[in-house]
Amino acid sequence: MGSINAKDPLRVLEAALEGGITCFQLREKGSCALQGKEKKAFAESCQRLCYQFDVPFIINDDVDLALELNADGVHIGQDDAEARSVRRRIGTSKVLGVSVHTVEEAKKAIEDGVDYVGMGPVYQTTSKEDAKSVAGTAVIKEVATLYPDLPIVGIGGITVDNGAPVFQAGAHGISVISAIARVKNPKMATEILKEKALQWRNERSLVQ
Ligand code: TZP
Ligand code: MG
Repeated sequence: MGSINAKDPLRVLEAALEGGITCFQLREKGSCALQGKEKKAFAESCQRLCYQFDVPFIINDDVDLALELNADGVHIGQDDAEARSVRRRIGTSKVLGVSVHTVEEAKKAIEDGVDYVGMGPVYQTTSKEDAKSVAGTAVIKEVATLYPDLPIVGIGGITVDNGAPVFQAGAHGISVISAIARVKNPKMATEILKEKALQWRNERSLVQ
């Protein structure tokens, strides 16, 4: 949530937790990103809030900080440390997620022992400066068909209006920034999105 300046990010996180998010990933990115002690203090505040709601706290691309804070997990991209070595460092009690964009990357992620993969950007996004080109849902479908046991989280431009195809393609969950953090009422937005996501997921299991 590093690029969200409009509101106090901790208040947005609290509202999202009250609204029912089931996992939180700290992405401290971009030119204004906190560093060092400030980043650690902010991460600790996020972690404390997550624990109050019994929601897993995952750190993006900072294995040292995740270990120092005993976070619940780490998420890495293809340009970050190798998943296999991150798994070795964090052990098996922490969650490891990797962003993948192809079947080959998904295969490698499974071999490296990840717990889930993030796939996207499904739709256009303004939240990630170095986002790859829009992928739609076709690759999610391919990966979900080949690896039905691999948990897939769709990401990128997902809203209450366009999430259904992500689940229909085989994703198990969705991950959002704007749909919660760039709206007037993040708690209500989370509640509505969560209700929809549960409905989309149920519909998906009915057609399988
Ligand atoms: N990876 C691919 S798109 C994205 C990340 C981290 C950003 C998603 O943010 P938004 O605002 O939900 O499009
Ligand atoms: Mg990264």
